[in-house]
Amino acid sequence: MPDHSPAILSPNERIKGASRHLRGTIADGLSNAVTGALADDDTQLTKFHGIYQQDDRDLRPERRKKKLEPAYSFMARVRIPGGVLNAAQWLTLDRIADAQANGTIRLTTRQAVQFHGIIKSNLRDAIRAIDAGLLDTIAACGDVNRNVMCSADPRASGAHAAALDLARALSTHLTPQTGAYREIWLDGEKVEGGEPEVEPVYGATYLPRKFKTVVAVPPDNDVDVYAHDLGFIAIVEDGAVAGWNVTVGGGMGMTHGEPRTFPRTADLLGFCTTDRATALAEAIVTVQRDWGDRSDRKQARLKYTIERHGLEAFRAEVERRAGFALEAPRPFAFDRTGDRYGWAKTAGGDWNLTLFVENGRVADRPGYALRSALRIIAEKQLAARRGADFRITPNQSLMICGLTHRAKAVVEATLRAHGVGNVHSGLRRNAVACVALPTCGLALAESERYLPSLIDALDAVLEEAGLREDEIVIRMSGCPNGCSRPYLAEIGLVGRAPGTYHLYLGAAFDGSRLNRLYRRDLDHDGILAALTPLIRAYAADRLSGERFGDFVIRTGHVALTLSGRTFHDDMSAGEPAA
Ligand code: SRM
Ligand code: SF4
Repeated sequence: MPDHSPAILSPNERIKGASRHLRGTIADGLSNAVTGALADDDTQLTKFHGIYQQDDRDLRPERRKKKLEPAYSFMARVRIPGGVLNAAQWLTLDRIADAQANGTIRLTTRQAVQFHGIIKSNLRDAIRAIDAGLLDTIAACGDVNRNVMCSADPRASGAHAAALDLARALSTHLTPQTGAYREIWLDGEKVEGGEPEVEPVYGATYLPRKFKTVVAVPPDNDVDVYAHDLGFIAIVEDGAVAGWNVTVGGGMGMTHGEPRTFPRTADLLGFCTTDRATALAEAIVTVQRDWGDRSDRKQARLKYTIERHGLEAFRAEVERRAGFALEAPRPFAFDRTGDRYGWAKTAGGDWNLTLFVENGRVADRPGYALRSALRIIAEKQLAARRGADFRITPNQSLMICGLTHRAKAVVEATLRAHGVGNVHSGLRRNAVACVALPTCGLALAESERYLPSLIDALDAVLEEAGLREDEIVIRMSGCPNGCSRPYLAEIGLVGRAPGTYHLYLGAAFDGSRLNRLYRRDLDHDGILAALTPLIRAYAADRLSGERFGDFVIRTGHVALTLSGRTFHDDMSAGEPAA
């Protein structure tokens, strides 16, 4: 057995190891009224509880001038396996948005919900309210398996139901067993005796880095299976799920100017049946636990573990630990990563609505009262004792599922009365932006607050070219960490500095191929100047059915990128600047 223990551990390893199963001194810090912040080490540990310390970056300069500490607040991420909520849970989240957070609910790219702007003295109340709604935030962040995603529309076929069942089973199996969450946030009681002495699956220091799992149901690749550490792809044979193709080693994050970091599409590892899926996931997680790099967090994700050891060695070790061999992957085909907006009737006669939510921000704005509309819809469903549920899509949008014909009419009228339309251009329908400023501490540029206006401008160009309805995937991230999965977008924009972005082109529409750097350090006008001729050329010269991402490769604007290793190769736009 090779020695995989690194000579020098990263500081987070010490913090985890000394944390007494993620307790640290968080509880003491919460009662310290002198500062709005927590102790530094504790801010690493709260991530495992789904909580990030942040500060309002818009207010930083003014507060610095006044010699005040930053305007600290916390982001809490609610873990929602498969993104499925009932109407009562939606109403719980809606109340928390006002009572403890900044009045908005943020749907994330991983089917979770984030609250921003929770001040320290409100944090426990927020987590208690989440708990009262039968939800939690444990393991929504941190070096563990996080929220497990699954394709969003479970009523379309039995395969979707099986996918949701698997997502929930994986989520339960891989959730840390520490009693710290309940002790710190809920009961205040010490439950040390009530938790296992050693974390099953994770051990004392958890994983070297975050770990993300998804379940996909072809032809939808809405979960972006190739972007994740671990993926299960439903293989439907004779109308039923025969089992799952398993993918490993996807990931988006990289650092500008550090070519040893790169986005990577996952590899196909093999096929397994449903009864073996959880054991297989545990084996994969434990190999990463033991083989992942604990000295350098920038090399610690599973994608780098597989690059270092090779897929064959990784598979052999996984099979050894799981106690069975994987079968060869079976055929499947994806056709898209985006959502299918609008109404759809299910086989059972119910109605599902997929509602576009721009960048996942559920808020009330003048003339567009989305949050109020959704509250009214949830209240009516609850009062009528209907079983409709709310499902967050991996593209930050929302499904309302299981509506009767009458309820459909009520939902339509409610949305209309609140100014909420569902008709958008093909580009906007396929747009995703990460949060970025003002809350994200890592943002180099705007994203959520900027992409809508950039799309306004690009829509004008598309309209003129006769392409308004054409679906083109565009994603923006405020930094190279890639929370909107921009390297799998046909048009990817990644923040470099305020108002400045790298432009990436050429990913596949079905999410199976990375894009490549096309132009760097563009401002708003630069982005338009770079994209306008390409859009016009696409309108004039594309082949029948050719996607924009394929067109820019065929016409020689960017090279085909078949693996993460080559992502930074021969860039016409030049080496990424430091
Ligand atoms: Fe992310 C860190 C927001 C999905 C890659 N991400 C962050 C933090 C927590 C910033 C921080 O560490 O201080 C951001 C909080 C911003 C804020 O104010 O809310 C943040 N990430 C988000 C969300 C909310 C983006 C969104 O607009 O929806 C998504 C929450 C997902 C969830 O519910 O769990 C989100 N992040 C992703 C994804 C997409 C995905 O997983 O499908 C990725 C790329 C996939 C991947 O992990 O490789 C992603 N986030 C990162 C990274 C880079 C990780 C890496 O391997 O290098 C960081 C930074 C880090 O971990 O050091 C990061
Ligand atoms: Fe923040 Fe960067 Fe993620 Fe955007 S991509 S939310 S800026 S960490």
